[in-house]
This record gives sequence, C-alpha cells and structure tokens, in this order.
Amino acid sequence: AFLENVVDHPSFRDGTCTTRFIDETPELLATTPRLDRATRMLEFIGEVVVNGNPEMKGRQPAPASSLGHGREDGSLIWSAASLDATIPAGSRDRLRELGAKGFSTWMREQQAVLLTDTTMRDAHQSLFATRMRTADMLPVAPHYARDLADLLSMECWGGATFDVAMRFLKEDPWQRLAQLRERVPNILFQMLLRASNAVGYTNYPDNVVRFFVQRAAAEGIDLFRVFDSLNNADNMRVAMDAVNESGALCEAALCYTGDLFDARRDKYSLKYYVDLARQFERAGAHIIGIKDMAGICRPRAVRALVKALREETGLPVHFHTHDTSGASAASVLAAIEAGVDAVDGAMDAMSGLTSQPSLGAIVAALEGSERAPAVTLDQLRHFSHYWEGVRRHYAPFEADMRAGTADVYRHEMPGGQYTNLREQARAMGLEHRWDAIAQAYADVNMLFGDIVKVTPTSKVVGDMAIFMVANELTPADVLDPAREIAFPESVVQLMRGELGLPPDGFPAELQRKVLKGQAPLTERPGAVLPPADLDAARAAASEAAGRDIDDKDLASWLMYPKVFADFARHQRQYGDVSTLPTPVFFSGMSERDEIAVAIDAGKTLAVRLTGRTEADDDGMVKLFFELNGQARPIKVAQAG
Ligand code: 3PY
Ligand code: ZN
Repeated sequence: AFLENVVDHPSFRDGTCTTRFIDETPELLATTPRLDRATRMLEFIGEVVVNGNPEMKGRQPAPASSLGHGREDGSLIWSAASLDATIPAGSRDRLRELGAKGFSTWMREQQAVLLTDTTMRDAHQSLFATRMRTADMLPVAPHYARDLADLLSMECWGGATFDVAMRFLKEDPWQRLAQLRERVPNILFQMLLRASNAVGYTNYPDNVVRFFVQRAAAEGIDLFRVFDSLNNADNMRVAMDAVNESGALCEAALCYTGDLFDARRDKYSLKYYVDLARQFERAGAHIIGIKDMAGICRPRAVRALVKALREETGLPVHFHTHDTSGASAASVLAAIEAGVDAVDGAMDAMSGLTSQPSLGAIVAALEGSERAPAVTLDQLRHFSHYWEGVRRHYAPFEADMRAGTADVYRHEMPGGQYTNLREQARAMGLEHRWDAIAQAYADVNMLFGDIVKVTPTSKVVGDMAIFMVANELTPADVLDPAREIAFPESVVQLMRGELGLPPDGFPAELQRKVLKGQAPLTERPGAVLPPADLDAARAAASEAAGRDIDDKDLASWLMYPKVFADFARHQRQYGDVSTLPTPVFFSGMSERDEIAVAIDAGKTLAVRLTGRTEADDDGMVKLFFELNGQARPIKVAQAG
C-alpha cells in the first residue's frame, strides 16, 4: 500500500520527485498502514540493493574476500558453553559497594594499573569515522562480562557516537546502551561528555545538560569523563554537578595541549594543569583525567604531570592518549612508572595510528612487574581476534593512513579529527595541499590565542585552516585590518563565545575583526541561554517523530532535533535496522546470499535474495526475496 501511495503521488508520476521525496511528503507515511516488521526490513534491504546506502557514496565496498570468514558472531573464538560461565563481580559491583568517593579512594590505593578499553567508542571514532554498529558490539559483549571483569571500564558511549548512530547508522544510541548494559552488568560503562556541549558541538542550556546527564546515568553510564573544549573549569560545573547528583563517577579531564617543556609556550605549564586539577577537585571530581586527544603528551611530560597531579590532589589519575605519533605506548609506560592509576588502550586490532595504544602491548610490557594489570594477554588475544574480523567490514571508512607521524607535534590535531580533516581536504580537492593545511592548522591555533583543540573547538580550527588554504590567506592577511574576510560561521560562533570562553579570553584584535561590531559573550553561554521549555520540546519532538516519545527520545531531540526527526522517520519507514549484518546494511545483498536477521528477541528470519528485474518504465525494480522459505517480492523505486 505504501508503494502504491508513492507511485501514485503526482510528483512521483511527473518525475519531479527526488531523494527528498519522502522527507517532503511525510503524509504518505502517516496515512500508510504500518507494514509488518519483516516487510519493512526487506524494503530497507531492497532500497540498499537498488539504490545503495547513501553512506557509501564515493566509497569502495569492503572487499568480499574479507567478509564471511565466520568470525562475525565470535563462534570461532568462544565456544557456546563459554556463555554458561557465571559473570564474576567487576568494577561496577565495586562502585555499588563503595559509592563514588569510596571507589575513587580504592583506585588510588590499589597497586595494579587499571585499564579502560576504548574499542567501542574512541577507537572506532578515530579509525573509521565512528561507524561501528551495535550489531558488531553485541556478540562480544557477554564475553567482556565473563572474561574481562577486571577492566576498570569500557568506554562505549558518548563523544561522536551519539550523533553518528542516529545520523548515519540509523540506530538509537539509547538502545545500544541498553543492549550492552543487559549483556555487561558488571563492568563500569564510561562515556565521553563534552561538558556544556554534552554530545553536541555547541553549548546547551543548563537544564538540557542536566536532563541529558540524568538520563545517561539512569540508562547505565557509571563513569562520565567530562571535559571542556577550552579547559574552562567553570563551564564544566553544571555537568559535573549533575554527574555527582546521579551517584556516578565524575572524571574531570584536563585537555593536554602544547608541550610542558617548551619554554616559549609557557601558557600550558605544570602550574596551569595543577591549578585546573585543583579546581576540578573542589568541584567534586572523583578522578582527574589527562585527556591527550592529539597524542602529544611526551613521556617526560606525562611523568611530570602524573606526579604533580597525584601529589597536589588527593585523587586518582587516568591517562588517555592517541597513537598518532607512533610513540604513545612510551608515554603510557612513563605514566605508569610515575604512578598513574588508570590508562586507556584499545584492543590490539583496533589500536594504533590515530586510535589508542594497544592494550596487549601495555599488558605485555608490565607482565611480572608490581603494577601488572589483572587482565591477561591470553584473554585479550581472543578479543583482538574478534575485533580484527569486525574491522574488515569498515574498510570503506578507514583513512588511508599507513604509519604514525611525528608531524602531530606540529599541528596538534586530535586523533578523532585528523583523518576527518584529511577527508574534508580530499573532498575539496585540497589533498595535495595537506602539508599547507597542517601548517595552517598550527597557525590558526596561534591566531586564536593558542587554544585547546578538541571537539568542538578543533572543528573550528580545522574549518579556518581549510578556509585559509582554499583562499590562499596567510596569518598576516587574516589579521590585516584593511582586508575584508568572510570568516566561516563556526569561527564567528567561537569568537562570540558560543562554545565557551578560554580562561584568558580570545585575542581582542582578531575577535573584533571576526565579530564586525557584534558584542561577544562575557560569561559562559549557559549563564545567558534561557532554559529549554521541556514540555514544549516534548510536544515538538513527538510531532516530528509521529509517535509518543519517552525521555530518551526527548534527550536525543534536545541534542539534535533534525537528526532525531530524520532518524525517527527512517525508523517508522523501515523499522529497526540495527540488527542487520554490517555488510548488508552498507552494501545490500547479492543474488543467492542468505542471511539470518533477528527482528525480535528470539525471532530470527532467514532472508534470501533469489533474483531481481531491471527497472520497468515507471522506474520500479522488483526484488525476489525469500523469507523463511516463503516468496516475498518487493518493489523498489530506482532513484533517478
Ligand atoms: C570527542 O569529543 O568526541 C572526542 O573524542 C574528543 O577527543
Ligand atoms: Zn580520545
């Protein structure tokens, strides 16, 4: 009936319909009786078979030879019986027993170094544009619960994953969290929270930040790593207070920038970081995070930093870095020698390059030492095998980066941004100017007053760097009062103070030039943004989604109204596509492929594509599916 509605629609008939057809004519969906789940799923697969997944535009599909190796569900790695083992008590049980303060004390007092696995968040954010799907996380999750109960935490939520899940993967980040939580009841779940920017790219009203944190804590986040993209502790208070009220662990992270031992850049000195950490401690942090988002905290620097932070605060210290330079393991080991309480790494197959250093390598380096972690190499090996198989599916999203690069000490781009910016440069035909872009990035940082560069400020610096290279502008041109410049909108926003303010302000001359007479904010944005009317937002979200919404949906809407509305529409049209195997989601099926898809708890469908027609005169392609052996033809409109 839906297809008939569509093909009978005048704009479809006269050929003016575009790929925005469904967006612009939602009434078709509203009047369509709900198709059963299986049909909606077949329609989605059919759409991908005929028109491709829009996310794959311009990308090469993963080579077929790398798929179907049988590792997808972990069944070649772990026996079915391994899931009969009882789930041992883990860090989450300890948090429940000790409370957040007690847990913090325990972290500081115990000797073995504690490990966080970032595979399900930062590693894929940094290696393949945050595209990892829930379907690839769920099979391995119960094994984490049984075999890796000694981990401090799994970083599996927040940062860019929230937005990418809905926008590109068409899945619900809250559902991912619930499904992981169900399978891993015993290990702390850690998320990355951009303080007042929450999981977005600009400051939200205080009541929105609070609402988001409360929801995330209630849905299963135990440890919030909170940072401000300009290292402004004042701008972290609302988020930190909300975390503390929820009973979760509050890790306040200082973003490491510059070089502790560069006397010419003394702004980011040991005193600077210690002062920041003291502010975090006074604000109720349970853990101090060193967030080395670019991977430029050298061994000597981290040694000094860890020592000072532990001496000057009573809190445990948690070190996070990226391996862009290729030398991050040296920094991790230096941090451990200096007494750091916890470190982040990724499973070997998901480590290195712009991701975290390898957990296996860290464990091996410490074996037999007094700080050796409880997790063993043998356990880690199985997980790395699993992730190696998963990673192959995401080859289309991998950056073409083959080696570490010490150039990161020059440009200081965060690991999560580096490959994105290269891709942005490529898309603009500026790939061959990469060296100039890297230099422009460093120059823009200085023009902006030598600021912290991490989401979202890093994006602004990247936008400006590309803008300068595309327009052949030097730093002197940018500052020249006689030269008119149409600054990118994100730069105007930054200089207006919408992302918050650096504690020492922006350079006044540039700020005046960018703002062209507009007045900048003089206090944190949350102090002047009016609170969101949550009842009105709920009504608007429900209207946009065409259904009743709950608090999780409302939180998604508050972060990203348009992305949520588009996602909700997709969900209504196609149902829950998160259960499809990843190659099918991105590339569809070939004729004679057979897949098994779970649509409801315990209900699995066998789907086969047995053939297809060419498009008929009306542009319709008929696909011959079999669903549990029954013929189920589906018609799909070929995009014009
Ligand atoms: C994020 O904010 O998503 C980051 O990973 C910053 O490092
Ligand atoms: Zn990171």
